[in-house]
Amino acid sequence: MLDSADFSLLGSTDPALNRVLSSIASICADIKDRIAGAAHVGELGLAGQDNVQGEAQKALDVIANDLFVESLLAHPDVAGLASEEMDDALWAEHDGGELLVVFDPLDGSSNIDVNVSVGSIFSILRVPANSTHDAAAFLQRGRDQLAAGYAVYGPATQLVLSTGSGTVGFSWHTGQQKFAPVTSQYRLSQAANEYAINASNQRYWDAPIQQYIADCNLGETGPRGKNFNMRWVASMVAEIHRILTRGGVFLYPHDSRMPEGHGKLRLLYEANPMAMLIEQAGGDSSTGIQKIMDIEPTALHQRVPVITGACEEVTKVESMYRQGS
Ligand code: AHM
Ligand code: MG
Repeated sequence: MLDSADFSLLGSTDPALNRVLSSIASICADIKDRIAGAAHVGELGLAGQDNVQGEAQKALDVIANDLFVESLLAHPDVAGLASEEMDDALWAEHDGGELLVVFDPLDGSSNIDVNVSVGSIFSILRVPANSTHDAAAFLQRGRDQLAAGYAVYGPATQLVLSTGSGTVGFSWHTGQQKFAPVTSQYRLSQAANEYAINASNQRYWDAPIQQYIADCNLGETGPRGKNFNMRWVASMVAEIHRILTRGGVFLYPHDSRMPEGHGKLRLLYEANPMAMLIEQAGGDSSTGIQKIMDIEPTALHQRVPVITGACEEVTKVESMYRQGS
């Protein structure tokens, strides 16, 4: 599904990593087809159960998760898996796998029924030395990721990957039945004039986020001296894809309904892989207080605040947190 030229573009020389990335590309191609056909076979709507985080699962959440699990748990290079849709990690029955894959099989799934872009997000880690095959093996900093990526199922299905040598974009080529490269290196502008935030949560935000968004909205006559546009798809993959393509900043900050230091988005399979892709394209990612990829994880489904995208904007939010507003 991905070939040697694709891995050269990615700068990836690890054969096991490349084999796993290739399998994930195939899984994403299958998910693309299941989404496209879902309305005809009764696969839209709810699955009738909640996931570990108490969220109602969509039928396609479960289908996408099963496609990841079926393919990767049997993969000779994979030792274990963890997913947004599963309470606990799964471990392969075979020996010899050296890699862990952690994923959100269908992110933004509230958008499925209205035919708006959704995606799959994934991160690949190495099994730590002396691992006893428990959840602790997955609790690695974002800086230790071997690879990160997402597929966005939109008007076109695109796959965006990094193995630590830039961020590369592929698009599904129907004629060739494969992902073909389209963007050899994303380069994110340091400045931005577009932000993404769920503004309906405004009354719950911390003071620095209140101030940051208020300043953006004052436009060229305010302290920022320029106008900002706003977009919110409610699908992180679509927001990050837009930001990689035309710039901007994405915020899902801590708010007063959450425990201190928490956010909505999950560290291991949402925040960290997106932070790696954004950083490898020249951007930055923070909770407002700490760089996302420096966080020492404490739980598989840990949630963190996320501010990611153009460096100038992330730095601005961090400085407002330091000042207290
Ligand atoms: P999900 O993984 O359950 O789909 O939730 C994550 C999604 C992100 O894609 C998106 O940024 C956010 O939740 C949208 O949240 P909200 O519905 O509060 O706007
Ligand atoms: Mg998600």
